[in-house]
Amino acid sequence: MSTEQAPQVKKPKTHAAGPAAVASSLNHVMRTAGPVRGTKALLDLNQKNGFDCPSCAWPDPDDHRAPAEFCENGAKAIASEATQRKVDPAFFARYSIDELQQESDYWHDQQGRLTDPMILREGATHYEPIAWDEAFSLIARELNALPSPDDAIFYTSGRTSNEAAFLYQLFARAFGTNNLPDCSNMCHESSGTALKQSVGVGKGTVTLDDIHHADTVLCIGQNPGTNHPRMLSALEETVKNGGKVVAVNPLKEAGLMGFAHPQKLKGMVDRSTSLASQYLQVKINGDLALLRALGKELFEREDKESIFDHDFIKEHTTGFETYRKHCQQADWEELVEKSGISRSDIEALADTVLSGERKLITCWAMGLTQHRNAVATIREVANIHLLLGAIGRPGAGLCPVRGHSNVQGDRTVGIFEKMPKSFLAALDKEFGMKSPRKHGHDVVNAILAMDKEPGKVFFAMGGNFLQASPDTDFTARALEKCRLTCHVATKLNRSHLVTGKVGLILPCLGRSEHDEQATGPQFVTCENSMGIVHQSKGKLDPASENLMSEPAIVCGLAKATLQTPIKVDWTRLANDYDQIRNLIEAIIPGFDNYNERVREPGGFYLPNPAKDRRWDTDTGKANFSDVGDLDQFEVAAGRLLLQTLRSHDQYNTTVYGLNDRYRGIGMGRRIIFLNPKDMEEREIKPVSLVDITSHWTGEERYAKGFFAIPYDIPRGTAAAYFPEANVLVPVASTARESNTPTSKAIEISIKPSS
Ligand SMILES: Nc1nc2c(c(=O)[nH]1)N[C@H]1C(S)=C(S)[C@@H](COP(=O)(O)OP(=O)(O)OC[C@H]3O[C@@H](n4cnc5c(=O)[nH]c(N)nc54)[C@H](O)[C@@H]3O)O[C@H]1N2
Ligand SMILES: Nc1nc2c(c(=O)[nH]1)N[C@H]1C(S)=C(S)[C@@H](COP(=O)(O)OP(=O)(O)OC[C@H]3O[C@@H](n4cnc5c(=O)[nH]c(N)nc54)[C@H](O)[C@@H]3O)O[C@H]1N2
Ligand SMILES: [Mo]
Repeated sequence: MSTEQAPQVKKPKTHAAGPAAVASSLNHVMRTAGPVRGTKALLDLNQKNGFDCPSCAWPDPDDHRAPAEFCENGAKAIASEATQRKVDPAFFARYSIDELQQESDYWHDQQGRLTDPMILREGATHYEPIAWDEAFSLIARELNALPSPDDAIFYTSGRTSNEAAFLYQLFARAFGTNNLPDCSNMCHESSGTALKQSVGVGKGTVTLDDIHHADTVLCIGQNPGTNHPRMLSALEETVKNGGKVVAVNPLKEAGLMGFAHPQKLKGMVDRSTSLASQYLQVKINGDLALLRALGKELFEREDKESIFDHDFIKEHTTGFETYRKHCQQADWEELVEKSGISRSDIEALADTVLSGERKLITCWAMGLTQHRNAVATIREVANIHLLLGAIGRPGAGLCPVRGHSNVQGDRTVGIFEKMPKSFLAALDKEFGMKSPRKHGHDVVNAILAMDKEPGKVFFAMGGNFLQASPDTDFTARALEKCRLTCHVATKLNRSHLVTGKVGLILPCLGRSEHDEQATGPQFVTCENSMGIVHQSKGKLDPASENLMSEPAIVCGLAKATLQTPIKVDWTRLANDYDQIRNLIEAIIPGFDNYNERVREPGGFYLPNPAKDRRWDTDTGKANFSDVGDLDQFEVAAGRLLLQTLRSHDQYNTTVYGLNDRYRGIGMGRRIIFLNPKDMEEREIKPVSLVDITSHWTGEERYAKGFFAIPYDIPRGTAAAYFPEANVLVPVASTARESNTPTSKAIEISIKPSS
């Protein structure tokens, strides 16, 4: 049972940002980084000659940058990275692994920056220091002792720069494996899979300017007030220009209802702009039903007067008739029941979508991607856009809002377990190598493989694999079966404490820090959610003299490991990142004159065929998709459907604080939001402790001691924070086609704590 104090519960907020956001960001930065280091970091954040915010992937304005181009949560990310506290060899000598395991994720982050490479030897109770060279030789020995290169797994989290990621995948493939799982497998994989089939490119098609000038922005399954706060300025602009924002979310998120711009006078005095003109409190996983209902409504209107973009449909698409049939055959009653949205609200939604010049943009994030039918739902989003020709013209298009600041770039430069053959062939030609063609493991398959075949090497370029993955206890056991686990990281996290026979931590420079190599100061590059590649140059003094940059770590590793050399001078690449960019330019289309163009203020856009109405699909057209039945996740009678989400004080598994200000929660993370009627029915009192059981094909998983919070959430559904609730997510419960863990749909039962 939990020994935690009960959280403080207040009324949820009705708008985001405002003066409290300013106070909160300054407070975090000054407390941890100190006034000098903190102010320097904030002044450089997202400036054209500064560094890219390591928090989310939302783009910066093309034309003008405010003197303070950051948000409250970007500031928290900086505070966490620029902290003056250190997790050094003395720290590891003081605490045993057992003791560190007892501490919370919040405590881990509070301890400060990793300063030296550390090793946990077989059977040891404490990490001890190891020299960089020794660490590289050890990893090389372990990798080369594996029966097959496919027994190595190379994970990437999405903060890794283009330069480091490109070298990392090159190293993995030269070593002989495509086992390159990444955080994207748990994140926007469903978007990539769906969009590639529908419009030929697995990325969004809009710019910031498009958002500003859209008639309608649909915001589905996303909480921008917390996770993409600078998006609120863009939505404010949409509304100011006469456009409408519609929110689709089971929870009433403050950031979607209203926004007080913290950098404008009006916002400083907390006068907010209303954002969503319509708020559709959809049932969890009811989005496909809602989109189908919208499609049906549009077809019924089309029967009365022409509303579709027929020229576009004729010239650019296939599959219209099948989609029409699907919509026509759908049953209104079922659609309303499954979505939880009334017919009149669907009619009002259609009115909005058809307003103005039908410049429609749909934005979405994890509320859509982490479901069993996620790929189908996102293809259905594309179907609506194709009816209206709402893609590839100003003010209209598709906008999956990415998470990690360079998750999109990592994929572009080759972090993917199944890169296309053309990419592999280009590598082979350039580097005189034979890269493997067999597809590698994604995250879920990597966990299953580590469990089934003990003795693997797991290497992570950033991230917190254990806490981010589903089924925490199962994943922990799988990691423990490895012969070596190794993490390149900036901060201590739980993945460092659940190791293979031997565990290694390799500490690296953060985004905000000065990166000096043999040829002088270096910068790295990132690609944001809208396909803009730009540079990021840190200025702060590194947290320790014994840190290496990520590109230099990969070069060290490759030099120590590769027995069949390829045509690469790893030392030269580590000394001068321009040379890495020249290689990226040689391999990947769209990076012409990379070094020159990325030095221009603001960077450059990568080509995006769908934006120009060119369709790189199997049919050469944009495809209306036949996504079949609704395939909605249903739970057994008496059970609830649980989604896991982020609080306002966390970055994925990094917990900055214990509050969730907009949802009215203070000092608590082991909580579960429930509908008051569902609580009454189970005789659960407000803020009392409950035990949760998840159910999956006859298996049960348990999470005990969560505080029950009555909340405005649809009947039969619940919400709890990630990563505390990950123990409940079954590893085998994944989205069709994208294999993404279904973190937003877990069947649970609850009862008062025993
Ligand atoms: N400060 C901060 N910024 C971040 C992150 C962070 O942790 N902290 N994480 C980064 C990363 S990696 C990512 S991927 C993004 C994540 O950004 P989001 O996707 O906004 O993150 P979640 O908290 O998972 O929120 C999901 C939202 O979807 C809603 N939702 C859940 N189920 C459903 C459903 O079935 N239908 C609909 N329509 N909505 C649903 C939830 O109520 C919630 O509002 O943010 C990035 N930015
Ligand atoms: N239940 C549930 N599970 C989820 C989700 C969910 O919504 N619900 N969301 C999923 C999503 S969208 C994602 S993206 C994943 C996130 O999965 P990950 O990307 O694996 O996790 P993070 O928490 O972002 O990783 C944080 C760690 O990265 C390290 N780090 C920070 N900056 C740097 C750097 O510059 N370099 C290096 N090398 N290391 C650095 C720090 O040590 C820190 O502890 O989690 C997924 N898991
Ligand atoms: Mo993500």
